[in-house]
Amino acid sequence: MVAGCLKKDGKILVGQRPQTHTLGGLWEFPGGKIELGESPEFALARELQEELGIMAEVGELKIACTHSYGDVGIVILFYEILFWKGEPKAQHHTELEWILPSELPLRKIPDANRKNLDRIFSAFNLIK
Ligand code: DGT
Repeated sequence: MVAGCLKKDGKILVGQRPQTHTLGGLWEFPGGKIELGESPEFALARELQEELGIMAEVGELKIACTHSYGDVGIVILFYEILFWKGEPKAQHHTELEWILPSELPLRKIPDANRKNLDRIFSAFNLIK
């Protein structure tokens, strides 16, 4: 799993997962699964193209988190995204929103993110 933190004017971009998917309705960082043969950076650039319609420059790997959903373990690699071409538009999520980082803990977010929120905040220099 790869996810990107897009930052603009002190805000971060989150998307609401479609109801029909696992964890439907939860707000997440855009991203997805790495496909066979892809580098994580390539996979994230592809996901951001598919989900947001942007051409992103994938920056530094900031943090790696692990989590288990039942008997399935996942690893999420979080990357910083500082530069991109195009305006993010929801092509997969129900809705996209630029929010203040302080709003993130108040949203319904995946357990994998909730559990690692402190690490995510410090890795991305976000202010609570
Ligand atoms: P799925 O999970 O089989 O319904 O398929 P997708 O396409 O909805 O899942 P995908 O490719 O977004 O995979 C991401 C998985 O990681 C999904 O099970 C949700 C979980 N996840 C936990 N935190 C995050 C996050 O911040 N961003 C993203 N994109 N996924 C997250």
